[in-house]
Formats: sequence, structure tokens, C-alpha cells
Amino acid sequence: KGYRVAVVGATGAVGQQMIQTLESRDFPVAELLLLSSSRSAGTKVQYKGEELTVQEAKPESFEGVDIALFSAGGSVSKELAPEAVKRGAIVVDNTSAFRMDENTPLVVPEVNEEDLHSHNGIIANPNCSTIQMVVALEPLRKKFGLEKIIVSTYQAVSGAGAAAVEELEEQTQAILNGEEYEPKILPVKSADKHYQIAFNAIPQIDTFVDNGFTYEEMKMINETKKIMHMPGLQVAATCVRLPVGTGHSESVYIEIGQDGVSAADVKELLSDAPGVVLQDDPEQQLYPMPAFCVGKNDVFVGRIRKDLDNDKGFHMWVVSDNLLKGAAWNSVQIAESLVKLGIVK
Ligand code: 11C
Repeated sequence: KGYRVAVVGATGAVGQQMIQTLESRDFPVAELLLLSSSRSAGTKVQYKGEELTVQEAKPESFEGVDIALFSAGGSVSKELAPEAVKRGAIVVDNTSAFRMDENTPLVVPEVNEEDLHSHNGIIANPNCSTIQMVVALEPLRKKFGLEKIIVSTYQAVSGAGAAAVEELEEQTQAILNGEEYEPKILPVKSADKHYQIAFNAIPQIDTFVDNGFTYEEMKMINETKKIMHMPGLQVAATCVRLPVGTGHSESVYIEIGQDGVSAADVKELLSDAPGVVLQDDPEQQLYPMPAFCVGKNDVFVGRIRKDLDNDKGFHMWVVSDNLLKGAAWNSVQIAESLVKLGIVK
């Protein structure tokens, strides 16, 4: 059987990866409908050797659609996801519009696939930096318990969209040529001030909340608790943008619920964990790096060490392609789970 699948935001950085992932996974697509804003309508996109034309997304577009993958910004999802559901589609939404809604499951299949059963038409795909962290930590939570997470991120510019990637490339070139370049996109397009990202590190992703954290940091905190069903978990995050094109990296410190666990125990567990690739051999200088994770669906983990002072404390380095496991692949993987579990008929 094949499904009628819609991709909303088909011309964006994540939408393009969704289309490629549907193709590379050979997802059972009977018909693929590519939707976007009126500005991008008319764009031609290749899918399985066929040229498809992107159409403007309207409520009526979703007639007869079985699965709609949304990645066109929160306001588009707020307006059109309920319209798609009204017409019988199941929506997998890659924006923050519904993530913290208590009736919307927030799903990373390796962690909480069973939450899909309680959907009301919309399933939320978490923030990219949250996804890769929970994939790495869930096996540890299950086996040893988890009490605390302190994470610092090193995030790629593609998380802020295609225009931010362009800004990094043009700015780097301009600086190397000794030319002026006025930053306009990073850290946040709508912000009052913009800063150079080339040869720099910006400790601001998204805008600030009144508690001193940024929204990106609050997403990592709140989404992790929801996905892991641990409202009492202690989580703190510091999110930093780096001049990397694609691939988010994270330095993660955790405290587990048991004494006496060794770094070797943690490595053994993660060597066989779903969605995880262990790359950890200091003698061989083997550890994950974003440049080598691009284009791959896995979450790469290395630099696993036991804390020197706290018997329950462990440090690790977690890297993944933010556009794939962080966005497009997790969404398509949710769609695969919906089919596997018989939730979409
Ligand atoms: C970034 N994590 O790297 C963001 C992008 O809520 O889906 C993803 C924003 C989101 O800038």
C-alpha cells in the first residue's frame, strides 16, 4: 500500500531533506504533494527521477492526504496543521508550535515511540539539539537511571535556516578578502543586533526568556523532560552558535541514578544502542566531529569519561546532522512508526 504524503515547506532546508529522506528510505508513497508559501510555489523539485511542482499550501490542499510533514515555520503549522487534521491527515510537525501542548505527543522513536498511540492528529517533532541528546541518553536512563543533565551545545548555522548558511559563507569570504560585511541574520533575524559568525562563537540561539536562558535552551530543558516522561529531571543548557555549516555538537554531563558504573559500562551500553554509533578511542584519536556526520541519520557519541569527583557523573560528546536526525529523518522515522504500528491506515 502507498500513502498520499504532503511536505509543507518543501523548498526549505529541512523540507528538501524530507523529500530526499522519503526517497532514500523508499517510504511507501502513492502520491507526493509538495507545498509551500505562495512565494516559493512553482519551484520544480526532483523526486525519484520525476519533476514535481511545488504548490501553494491552502486548507483544501490536504483533501485526501494521509500523512503531512510540516516544516514551514510555527505560524504556518498553527494555521494549516488543524486544517490538515480536519481533512483526515496525520500531521508530523517539525516546528515548536505544538511541542509543549499536553495533548500532542513529542516523539523520538528510539525513546518514546509508544506515545504515538495517544495522538489527536498532530505529532510534534522535537528541536534538533534535544533529539540527538535524548537518543544518546535514553539507554543510560533505562539501565542506570538519570538524575541530572548539564549540556553545552556547539550548533551549526543550518539550524537557523538556509539564509544563515549563506551568511556564514559570504561573510567568511568577505573577511578573508578584507571586505566589510554587515551581519543581518545571526544570532536571530528579528533581533535588534546582529553579530559576525565567521571566526566567532555566539552564545545566543533564539531570543531570551525572562529567566536569563534562551528559548533554544528552554526547548532542550522542557522537551527533554516531556520526551523522557521525567518532569523532575534536573536539566540545564547553554546553547552556542559556531561557524559550522551542518552538524550540531554537544558536551553533555550527566549524573545517573547508581554508584559503581564505569565508563566501560557506559560505552558497552551505547555500542549497541538504537540510533547510536559509538566513536570512542582516544588512542586512535577517534571521536565524533560534525564534518564527518553530515548526511548520516545516526547520533554519534564519543569522549565518554567518568567524572573525577562524582561517582554518578559522566561526560560525553554527542554529534548529529541537525537537518537529518534533528529534523527530516526523525519526522520520516515517525511516519515509518505510524505505518508499522498501524496508526495510519
Ligand atoms: C537551531 N535548534 O539550531 C534550532 C533550529 O525549534 O525546530 C530548530 C528550531 C526548532 O537554531
